[in-house]
Amino acid sequence: MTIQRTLILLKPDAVERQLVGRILSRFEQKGLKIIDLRSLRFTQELARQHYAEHIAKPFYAGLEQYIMSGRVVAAILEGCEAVEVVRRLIGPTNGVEAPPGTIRGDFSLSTQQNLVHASDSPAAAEREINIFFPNFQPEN
Ligand code: FUP
Repeated sequence: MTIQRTLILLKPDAVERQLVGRILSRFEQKGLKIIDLRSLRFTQELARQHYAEHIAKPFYAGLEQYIMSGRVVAAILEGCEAVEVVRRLIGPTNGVEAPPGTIRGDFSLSTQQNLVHASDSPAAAEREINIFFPNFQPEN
């Protein structure tokens, strides 16, 4: 078991629906620590950087429009096996298929408006933490 850090985004639908506190408390309840947090608005450049692997996909235009549609909250979570644990807490991409008890399963009926992003590997977590928290200093 390894202590890891991962990056989450509470996407525009989570902020608009005022679910930020409830979603963050799920992670805290599990024992994960919020070690940095900020609110921001995506630019087109940031969307292209963060979702680089999806740019060529047919859903990208809609995804970009959605992620830029309102403010998001970005956070770094830390804890035992945090990358995998957080992915299991949020559930599968499509809210219709996500099981009850997961965040997407409890709050979303959509593939696009699925409330939360979480890094899907330790390498992705490192890349994404650098994007959203370029000045992050782990020892502080
Ligand atoms: P996830 O890792 O569960 O967030 O999902 P992906 O990395 O596969 O997709 C990233 C985002 O693209 C999803 F959160 C929502 C969006 N998406 C669509 O809008 N349509 C699709 O068919 C697949 C993904």
